[in-house]
Amino acid sequence: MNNNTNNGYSAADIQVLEGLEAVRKRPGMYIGDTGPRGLHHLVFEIVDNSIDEAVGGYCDQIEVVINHDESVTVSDNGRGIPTDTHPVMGIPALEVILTTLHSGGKFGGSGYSISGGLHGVGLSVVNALSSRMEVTVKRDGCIYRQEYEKGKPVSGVYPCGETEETGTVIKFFPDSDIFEEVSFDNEIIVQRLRELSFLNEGLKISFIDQRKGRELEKFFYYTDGLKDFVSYINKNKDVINQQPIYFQSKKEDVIIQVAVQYNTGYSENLYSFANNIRTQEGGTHEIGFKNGLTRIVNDYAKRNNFLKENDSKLTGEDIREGLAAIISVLVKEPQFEGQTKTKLGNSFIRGIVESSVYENMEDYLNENPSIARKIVEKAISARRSREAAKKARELTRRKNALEVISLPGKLADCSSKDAAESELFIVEGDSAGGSAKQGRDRHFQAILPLRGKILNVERARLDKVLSNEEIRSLITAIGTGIDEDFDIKKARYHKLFIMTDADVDGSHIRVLLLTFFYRYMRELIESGYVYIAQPPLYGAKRNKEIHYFHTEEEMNRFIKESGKKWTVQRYKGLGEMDPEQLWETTMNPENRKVLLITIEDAIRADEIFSDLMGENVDPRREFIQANARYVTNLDI
Ligand code: 0RA
Repeated sequence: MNNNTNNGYSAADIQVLEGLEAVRKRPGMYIGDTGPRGLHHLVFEIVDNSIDEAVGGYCDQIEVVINHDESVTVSDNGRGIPTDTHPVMGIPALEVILTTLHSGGKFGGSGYSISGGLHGVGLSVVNALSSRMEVTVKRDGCIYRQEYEKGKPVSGVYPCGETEETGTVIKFFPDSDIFEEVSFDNEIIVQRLRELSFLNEGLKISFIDQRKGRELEKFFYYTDGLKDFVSYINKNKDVINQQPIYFQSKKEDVIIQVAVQYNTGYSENLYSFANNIRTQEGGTHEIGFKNGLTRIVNDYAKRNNFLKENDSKLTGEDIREGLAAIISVLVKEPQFEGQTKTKLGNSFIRGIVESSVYENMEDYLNENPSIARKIVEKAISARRSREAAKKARELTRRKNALEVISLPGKLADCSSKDAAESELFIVEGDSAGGSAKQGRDRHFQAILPLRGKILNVERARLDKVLSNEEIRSLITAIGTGIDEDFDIKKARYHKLFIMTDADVDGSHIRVLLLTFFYRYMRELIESGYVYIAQPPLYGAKRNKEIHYFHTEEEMNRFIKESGKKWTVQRYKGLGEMDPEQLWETTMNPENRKVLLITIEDAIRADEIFSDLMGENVDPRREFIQANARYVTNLDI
């Protein structure tokens, strides 16, 4: 800290600087981490402030630009951050907002501002973590500007022109002293902007990436908001109600919006939001929605004789099979709870969402009897298959603590019993499986060969999936159980490598396995246990010397630099490598290259999986060609 008293700092200023110093010292406390997630958080933090203006009805346009130098500019046509002198602090309100922690929410706004959750840490946090920030405000006929470095003002708020417009423009340079790497992923930003535009119908959001080689322009403007959102989720699926069910209500100062569209598939896609924040961990609004829906569908089914007196009730899960739904609430003082602060806690919300869903769905079902019938019949058939699945699941489940499920015969297990060091290679085909068995380090590496294509899990119901031999071997080998029985603590390996050929069949099997993990063992992916093995695609040979490469460019560079003549090989299948080669290039932790599978966002993942697995063939083909984008590169 600077103790010099000649620089005009007051006690209040010093407190402010200490606050921002704390942010720079422990950035993780404010933005989660200083990796890619934290970096993107900066953009979303600023955008959220503009969104608050839009929610309040003061703004209908937001523009996000990644500039060529990895700085980002966010502009809106809201009221503009106030520039007049703050009565208590004696400095411009703009400066207070940009230098005081948690100052954002205290100022006016719509009252439904994004705060307290993942976002809402305030513009000052972004300022503190930026090597430079330039703020331009258009307000009261004037253009004002101020610049900052590492959170400290390096100019006053000065006027620099006249304008009739209003709005705020914030340009910031993430500080490379703070962030591991300052490199934005435009897909992550596009994804969130699309989501925000669905949630705020009528809001125009533009995105521009100006970086060389990554140029991209997107414009989002949905006039039907949440209805467009569920249609988007179902875009490659056969839907039951062509027109999404939509309703909106306001009770006790809570604005509730719901959109529902059923498809003929078997998965549930329910996404809830509170004050435009995705509530990944659910919460009271989601529980209210589920309760309301379960009650009304059961009541409707009884009243209309789809269910007899003595029939058991349809469960929530039965009723949500094939459901795509968005529930969005705006709450004045949201309480965010849970591990990632993405669970809405306000308990009064549950009841008001439940009654709103019950009443509105009741009207809809009564007015649309043919769709109502389809929804009820789908739930009844889901119940039937749930009962069959329960029987099938018994097969993969230990009945009591004494009974041991025997490991599949095809599994060549490792000798270590320490799951933390154990690895399972899931290998395409018996012949590559054989090489892998010979080449492995049997102390910690286990091999499970899979024959042919495993079942296409999206199209099949759980009972069918579980009767598949390959899937059963996989489940027993991994040891965690699946679905509601899943227990990560029982995992027999902490690393699972999918090892397939570098051809279309190989990609397909890889995606089938990922789909299975995503649907039935999601926590494996979330815990970072699932990887894709990366056998080399090229080899350059000269006498006894051989070098392996993953790309043609790498190999060409090597050959050029060596100045020698090499015999070049392209590997199409794992089968072309002998056990030693497979060990050296693909399995040996010292040399191997692997991809860690992450699920940044279930919406995106689900979209990809169902594009791929649904009836529609084209998106499947496209994905197989592009699926490397879904994973992030990691050398371990
Ligand atoms: C404080 C008070 C008011 C608006 C804002 C902040 C504001 C912040 C940001 C950040 C990005 N865009 C923004 N737009 C507005 C309300 C001002 C009033 O009452 O006129």
